Amino acid sequence: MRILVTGFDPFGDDTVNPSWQAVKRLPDRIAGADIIRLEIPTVFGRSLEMIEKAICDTGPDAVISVGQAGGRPDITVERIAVNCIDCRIADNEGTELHDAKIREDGPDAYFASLPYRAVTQKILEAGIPASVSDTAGTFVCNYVMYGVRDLCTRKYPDIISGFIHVPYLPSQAAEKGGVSSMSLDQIAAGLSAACEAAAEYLKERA
Ligand code: PCA
Repeated sequence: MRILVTGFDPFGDDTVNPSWQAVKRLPDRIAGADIIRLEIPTVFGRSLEMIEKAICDTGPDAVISVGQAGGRPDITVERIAVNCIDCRIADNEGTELHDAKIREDGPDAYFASLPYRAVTQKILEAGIPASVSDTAGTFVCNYVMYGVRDLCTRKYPDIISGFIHVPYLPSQAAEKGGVSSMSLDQIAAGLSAACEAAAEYLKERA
């Protein structure tokens, strides 16, 4: 059993992205599943292409993408991705789209096929604040969540996928002031619990 876990590089004004920092720390094996870690750029197009290549190369059973949601107080497990791009800032290659579709002929939205409720519960059981979220935004994170679901629906129907947003690190919050944060240890432990929930789900399904 294999789980591909992706994190993003820093974007906007930030010099660090807690998503990749935490994904990088995950152990090689969690609950019997091999963990494959991948850093992807905060760039429309290339982010998804890298995930598609990693899926081809490694044949995972689950894809969990992780991104930063600055300002949120807890780890949020996304329920849904929408067929929409509407940027507040440009991506890391200068692309800034407004009111655009991800896939012209795609459905309006995809639900996560990752068991987001069980994943949230497992993170909470580890003593880490978490909740289900109903919006992954309209930037690169939502694009990746939508794109991976779309790809799996069409080409890899057995792969489950979903998205997890993580808060700012304390160092980022110290710089910005007045925003929530979570330690890297807690974020990494939360993601580890998420992988455990996914592995248990896959085992039961098999
Ligand atoms: N967060 C952004 C994109 C990359 C990231 O870590 C988002 O929420 O869309």
